[in-house]
Amino acid sequence: MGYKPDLTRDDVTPKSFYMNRRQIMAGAAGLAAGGFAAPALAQNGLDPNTFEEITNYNNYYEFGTGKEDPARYAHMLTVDPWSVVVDGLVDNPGTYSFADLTDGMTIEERIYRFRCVEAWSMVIPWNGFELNQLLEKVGVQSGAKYVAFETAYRPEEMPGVKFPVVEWPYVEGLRLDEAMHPLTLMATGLYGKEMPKQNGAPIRLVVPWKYGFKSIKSIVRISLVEDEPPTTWNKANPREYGFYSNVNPNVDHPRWSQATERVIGAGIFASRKDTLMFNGYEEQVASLYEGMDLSEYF
Ligand SMILES: Nc1nc2c(c(=O)[nH]1)N[C@H]1C(S)=C(S)[C@@H](COP(=O)(O)O)O[C@H]1N2
Ligand SMILES: [Mo]
Repeated sequence: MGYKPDLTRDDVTPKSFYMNRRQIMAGAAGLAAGGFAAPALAQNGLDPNTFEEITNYNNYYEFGTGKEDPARYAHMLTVDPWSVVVDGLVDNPGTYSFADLTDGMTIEERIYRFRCVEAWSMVIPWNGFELNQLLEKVGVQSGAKYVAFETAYRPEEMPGVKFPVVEWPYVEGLRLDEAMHPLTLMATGLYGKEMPKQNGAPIRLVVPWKYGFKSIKSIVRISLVEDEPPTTWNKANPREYGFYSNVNPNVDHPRWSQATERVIGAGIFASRKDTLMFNGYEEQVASLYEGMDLSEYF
């Protein structure tokens, strides 16, 4: 992950920002010797979904279970001010404002494949910083083995939480080495704009090699813990959703195949494609799971 342009939340208009980045990267490719692409260019074989697609087809059950509910209701969420509690096995626990939490972080663009366990997918140009930067800042203590995350729970702002579809608040977790991996992003925006509320404003996790439900939205608590933390979908249905939930085309969901995915926005032609091991990030992440039976640790 060598190429880190210093972008801020206020960077110009979203479209021109985005076009400029692509032009810059195309230029970099032209200059690179021996046809060798800079690391950031590897993500550019990917053709992102449109802003409209990314912000109108969402899963955010706190605002309803329909794909269009988050776009309709997430405006009710107050995201400023926002604070995040960091606690557990850390040197600098506390309640961090959004500004304090993101202070000093290198914000960059990451164009990632995004694969929902429901077998649809998109490509999303996120803006954010590596979670490992934040973990470094708060100081992970030696006993910590997992990172637990929690979403805001605000019945007065979230019309979906009156339904017990899952247990609220939404919680997720990663093993510490997964959390430290350079692909693991704390996303604060997309297409160069602040994070849209339906996508998990003001800050959400993005773990591109795992099914989408691991990428928890609107985070209010990050805890460094010793034991594997409970996770929402695993609690709701442990037979169908595991803690690891790495994208794996060879392990079917008990009720549907995971071998292929429906590409959102692809239209009636070329609307399905083969799902890739670790969602296409096998080379970068497979070593995290050496010795684990990937069909068992779903
Ligand atoms: N708090 C919270 N986070 C969540 C969810 C949710 O319902 N609540 N849905 C998850 C699921 S199933 C998916 S596929 C992604 C969807 O992210 P997107 O709407 O930005 O595409 O968010 C994940 N994070
Ligand atoms: Mo999902």
